[in-house]
Amino acid sequence: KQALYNQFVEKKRTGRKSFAVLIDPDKVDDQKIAQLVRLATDAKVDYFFVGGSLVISSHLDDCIRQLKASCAIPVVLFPGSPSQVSKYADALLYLSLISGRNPELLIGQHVISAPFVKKSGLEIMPTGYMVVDGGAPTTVSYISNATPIPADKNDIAMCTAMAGEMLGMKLIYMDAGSGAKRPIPESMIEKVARHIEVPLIIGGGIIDPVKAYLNCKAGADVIVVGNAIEKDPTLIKELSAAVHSIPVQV
Ligand code: 1GP
Repeated sequence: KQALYNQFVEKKRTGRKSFAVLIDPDKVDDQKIAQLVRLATDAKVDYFFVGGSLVISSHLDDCIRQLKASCAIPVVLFPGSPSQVSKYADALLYLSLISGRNPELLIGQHVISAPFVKKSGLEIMPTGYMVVDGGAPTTVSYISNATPIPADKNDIAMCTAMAGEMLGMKLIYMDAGSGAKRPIPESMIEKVARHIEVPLIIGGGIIDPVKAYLNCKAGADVIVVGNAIEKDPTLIKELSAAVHSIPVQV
């Protein structure tokens, strides 16, 4: 069961960029979800990512069921903890925090939740998760108890991503953290993209369509935006258009 991952790979092969809207289930009610679905469908958003570092409610299942019932956009779990697994989603980013040296987030929590995750029947996408310094501590940098990669250390980012890929990670996700003051610089994205073959997901602090476009130009395959859309959902249209404006290779 690798349907969604194969789609990621096929899109990368043809240079088709994707736009993902990140939803924190704790921050949306039914009405808000309905609005996001409307805007995202109109804007041809490629994926919903659902999760967050601090999801505390049991609203996760309901949120995903509503998304699945009201549109055809695939739902990918982006879990901040092993409790954020829902069988109603299409796939799970199985994150290992390879930029950090906290064994719990590299492998410990995976061991504890392995039978539960397997039983979910979800498509599992092993993901090398790299947190990059976003200019000020973000929730993920604090909660992970791990030092983010300094934003000007492109070589560290490159070597980390290469190691992740060689260890078998099928995706690399570089994240400046939700609401980051400074999103990941294009030079770092470019350096990492040139040295890996698996799809590259970029998120954290992206608020402007031009930055989303430049990230894609630099080699990002998937752009994720959460915070900016929470504040102004109508941004979905411009952000999605910017990501999709990159010409496809034939
Ligand atoms: C955070 O990459 C995501 O984990 C998205 O970040 O909320 O800043 O868009 P924002």
